[in-house]
Amino acid sequence: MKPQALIFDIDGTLAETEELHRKAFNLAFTNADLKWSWNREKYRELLAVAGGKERIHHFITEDDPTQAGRENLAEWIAGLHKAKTGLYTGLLAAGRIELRPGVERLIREVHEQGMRLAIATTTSMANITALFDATLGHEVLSWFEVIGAAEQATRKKPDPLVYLWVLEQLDLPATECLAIEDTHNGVQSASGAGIAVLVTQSYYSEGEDFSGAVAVLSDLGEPHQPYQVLAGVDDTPGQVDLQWLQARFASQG
Ligand code: XBP
Repeated sequence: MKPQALIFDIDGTLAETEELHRKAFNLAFTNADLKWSWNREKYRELLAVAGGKERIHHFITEDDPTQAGRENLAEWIAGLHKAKTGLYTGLLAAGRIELRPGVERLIREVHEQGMRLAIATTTSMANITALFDATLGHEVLSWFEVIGAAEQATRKKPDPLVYLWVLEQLDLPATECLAIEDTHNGVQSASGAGIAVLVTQSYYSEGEDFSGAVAVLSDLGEPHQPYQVLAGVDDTPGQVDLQWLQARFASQG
């Protein structure tokens, strides 16, 4: 059976956005007169917790428990996170974020060939829109028929909730969809919903456990910049296209 829909994760999969997220968190902390500063090592550790609000909450519990006694803690975190979202979208608009190799090529091919497109992420709709505005544009975002974001994922990845919601909206069984992810949490979330997952490892997910994924690649590859196989398939370096996905998908079914 041919896959009917391709579901993309956002952060780390479409582009290496986590460094901008980290910058935005740190700017929001400074603006709120907090002494917190997340360096790369700390952020790598904190990425185990998906979702910005959940990440801040986890950090308070582990590293600054005196803040946990604040009145209306959840509301305070939500305000801090809202400020971070404003800073993040501003950084995206002002800077030059590049899509990862093969992302634009594959999205365009999938759309042209009539396969359905969807998004399953734990970040917010505002951040998705800002990323597309800074890269592929609004028209390409409209090709994504279903967008599951933080607003739907009340339980964040690795929970399968966001993928289950996307499947329901697409009105497709998991066996007719494929997901592209970059993290352990993403693999757990998609495969927990019964969806076959391809991993393109990202800067922050290097070394994570991707068991359950169909394959782990360095990226989606371009004709002049082939992907490297990291696990799962016995391929020579190349590029992921629709034919590649259909062949892997068939071997899963
Ligand atoms: C990655 C995340 C996100 C971002 C921060 O999500 O965990 O939480 O790091 O985004 P995904 P917010 O891989 O599912 O795209 O601050 O907007 O939560």
